[in-house]
Amino acid sequence: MKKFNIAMIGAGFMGKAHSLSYAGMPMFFWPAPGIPYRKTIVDVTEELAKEAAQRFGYENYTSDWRKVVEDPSIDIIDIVTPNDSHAEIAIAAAKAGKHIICEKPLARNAEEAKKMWDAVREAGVKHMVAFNYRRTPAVALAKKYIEEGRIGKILNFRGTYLQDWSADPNSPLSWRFQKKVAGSGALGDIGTHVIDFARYLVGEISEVMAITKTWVPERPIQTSGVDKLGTVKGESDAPKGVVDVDDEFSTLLKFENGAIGSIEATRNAWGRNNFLTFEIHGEKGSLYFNYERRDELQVCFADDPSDSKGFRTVYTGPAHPYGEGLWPIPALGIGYGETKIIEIYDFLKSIVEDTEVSPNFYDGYRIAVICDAILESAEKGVWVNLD
Ligand code: SOE
Repeated sequence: MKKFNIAMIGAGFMGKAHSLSYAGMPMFFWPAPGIPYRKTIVDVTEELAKEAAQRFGYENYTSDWRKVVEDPSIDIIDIVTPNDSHAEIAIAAAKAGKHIICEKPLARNAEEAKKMWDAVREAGVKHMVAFNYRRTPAVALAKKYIEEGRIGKILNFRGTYLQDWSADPNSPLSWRFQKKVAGSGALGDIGTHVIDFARYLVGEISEVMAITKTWVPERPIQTSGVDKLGTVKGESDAPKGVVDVDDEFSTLLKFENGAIGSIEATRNAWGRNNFLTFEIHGEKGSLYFNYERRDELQVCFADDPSDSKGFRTVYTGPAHPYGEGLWPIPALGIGYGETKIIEIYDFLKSIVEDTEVSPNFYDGYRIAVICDAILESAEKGVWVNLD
């Protein structure tokens, strides 16, 4: 069985999630496509990198990502840093012939994402962008039903991603509120997950008409570099810095196949935590998913008997996508960790079998094009065509 040496660049929330997936994948999926070996982890200082190596189980550590990109023993570079460093690291890694998995959004804008897509294509390496939510079994089940024609031609996609971790104006000015680092706000951070759902389940988006809003124009400057996602508040009298990204956006959609729809995302919706949803209406039925109840897919089929027609719940388990590797009874519980384990399983499989995995850097680039169009539409107040 092939062994893959992994270098993880970044050791925050996503470093934890991806490290867990390398450790857990062969425990779930056996025979595994390959055995990931946690070789080197990179963080901003040697002390932090050393601590991360102990905690997440890596053999080596360093504060210099260039060293791991140049290391001939490394097979896969895993990029889990803030958005402004994705392009530089990914392009260097592609030139060094490494396979790459990169956290979302792929880049700060389409221009940057295009350079990354060009680099991996030229290098002939495998590449993936980590939109893990589409690997929730209930979401993959929705895809299967759609492909089987169970809900017929799709008419409408309605997606949301609502959170409240930055609704408090004293949630500090982390990198996620700075355009030069993040590219955009709720749009790139969470809206892109819904755009990924829309493209995966319905098809390519052709036009958008959007509005954006920044509700909290200034936030307390963060004292440490670590992003705590609003769990540690700034003092209300602390010096403030400018938020130059969107807190919320909403967009109408037209799809190339004639379907229509909408997406909205905000990090200022008190009471909503990871309210990532879609409802899809087809000519022969409807599907509804909410990540806060991620073992469940709500389905309604038009040909159900009329005395029992209505939404009912399918609890995902062994009979459903990825069921062979996950837990043996429906509703035992799928979590964030499992979606990341499935993601790594599919990525290693694509390397071993030499197939294209999705979403890849092309998808990341297309999503960046859509994000740029949403911002342009909001600014000009017009429909923007994505040709
Ligand atoms: C913060 O909004 C965040 O951590 C996103 O960056 C992730 O992509 C999402 O999965 C959870 O929330």
